[in-house]
Amino acid sequence: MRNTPVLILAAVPAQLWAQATRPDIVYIMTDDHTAQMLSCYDSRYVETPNLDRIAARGVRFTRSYVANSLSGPSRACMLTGKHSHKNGFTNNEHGVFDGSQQTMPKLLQAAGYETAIIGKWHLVSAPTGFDHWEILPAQGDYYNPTFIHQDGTRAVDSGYVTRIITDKAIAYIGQHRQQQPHKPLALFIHHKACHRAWLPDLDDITLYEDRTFTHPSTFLDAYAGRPAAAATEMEIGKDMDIVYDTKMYAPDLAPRTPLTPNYLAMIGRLSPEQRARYDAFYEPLSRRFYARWGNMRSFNPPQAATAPGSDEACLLDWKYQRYMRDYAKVVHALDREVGRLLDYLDEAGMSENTLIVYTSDQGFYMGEHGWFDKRMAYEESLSTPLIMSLPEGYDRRGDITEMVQNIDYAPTFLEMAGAEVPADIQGESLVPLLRGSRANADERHRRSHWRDAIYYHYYEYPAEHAVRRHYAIRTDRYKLIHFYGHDIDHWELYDLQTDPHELHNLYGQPTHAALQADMHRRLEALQLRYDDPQR
Ligand code: SGN
Ligand code: CA
Repeated sequence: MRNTPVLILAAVPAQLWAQATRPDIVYIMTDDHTAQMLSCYDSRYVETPNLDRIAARGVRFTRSYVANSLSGPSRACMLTGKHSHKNGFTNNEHGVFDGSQQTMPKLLQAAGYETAIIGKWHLVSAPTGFDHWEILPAQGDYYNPTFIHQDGTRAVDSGYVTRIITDKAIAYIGQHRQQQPHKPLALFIHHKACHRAWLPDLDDITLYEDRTFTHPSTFLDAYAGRPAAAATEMEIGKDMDIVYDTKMYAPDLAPRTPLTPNYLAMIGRLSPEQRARYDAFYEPLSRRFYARWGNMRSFNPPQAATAPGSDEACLLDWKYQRYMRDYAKVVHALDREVGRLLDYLDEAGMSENTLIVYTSDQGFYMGEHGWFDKRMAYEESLSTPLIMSLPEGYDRRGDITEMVQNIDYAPTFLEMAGAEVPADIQGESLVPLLRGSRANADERHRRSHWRDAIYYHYYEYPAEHAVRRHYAIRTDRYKLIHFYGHDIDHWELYDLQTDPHELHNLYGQPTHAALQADMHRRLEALQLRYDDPQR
């Protein structure tokens, strides 16, 4: 309540009222945390009671998408409110974020907010627009991670990265409340979890081991009619590294795979005591694995070649189970740590007037189409979880079904802060969707004229996982995708209502010619509207 001046609220216009109350903003973004592994979205695989609290007391977006399903680009879209071709950071491999451009944190600062970011940054250049920052170098590490501090120094913190980031966030909020109790805060907490290679907190290492996960229905997808999907390198069978990803390592037994040095570097960060706890779990598992599977010619069976009941099929399932269990452990720590942060905000009396956002930099495949990783414009990786606990004045609750995108966060935070939203921001403020019965005429109008399509563009090729460049439009029911580049020129069209798993490419079918032409028109209109030169 500290920001609420004595005003007769009913008599104050909404814009002024927003300025007067100035909510704090706590934005929690994880890495690769997909909705399938968040129980408020999907109860098949894991339990996330703390994360679910955010949705239970606020809202859950059921159609939430990214503009470019990759870390750095997604972060750049979030910070600028603009698509990749406008913010300039199109891909992780060659991108350097131009920190001199307009960003939402800078605009929040100008509006009187204290801004801070703690955790994964992944934009190469040093953060700008933040009063305080402490970031992981590049992808960062799970164990005893190094942080880069604002003065340029680097220091290692002992322990597990998800706990450390939470500790730092809580300490920072506490310090801010002491030093600048009247200044609203916008804190960006960017977790490393649950990025590859899904290394668990040592306290959680034995969790989920008794769980057998059911394969998703598209697990053995053969990619008929989808050459770009067939050409990717993100199959659990074919492309997951037995040492690096599934952690089957014992010095005398394991083969030296391409990613073994990277694995040894990751676990080489553990102290001798930590390493003993790690090895106590993974070493016996590895010994059992090589005793059972050591005579296989390859630990990378392509899913297309696995006959039911064959050794290859069993090994493929074994890899899937390891993947799911390790990922679930990492999510468990995230859930616990976010719960700790929520408790802190409750105890500090901050929950009432804080916008708490929980999202991820993109979705992820948990065996759908046989995959891990993301990048593709198909639903699992185009989507990202988005749940919010809302500050005073925003009385919408439950599910929000309008299509929203990560370019919308910047204008949302700015409008909530009572700041002007610059005309060149391409996202839409979500404020009208969050107002509920408090919406004024303008907000009701914006809500009823909400966008009817979102635009997507992925650029990182040639690169790891071999996902071709593509752009796409998704409407309420249909999706049109164009994979393009020197080695591909291929269109896909889906009816998400009759084919939610995107298995039947309708492009070029005479029966869908009218739909195809209409989707082309809508795609071109969207590319013009967003001024994307690649069309
Ligand atoms: C790393 C991973 C990839 C992942 C990219 C991008 N390989 O390169 O599997 O797709 O990050 O992820 S690893 O061998 O280093 O684990 S992103 O979320 O940061 O964009
Ligand atoms: Ca990511």
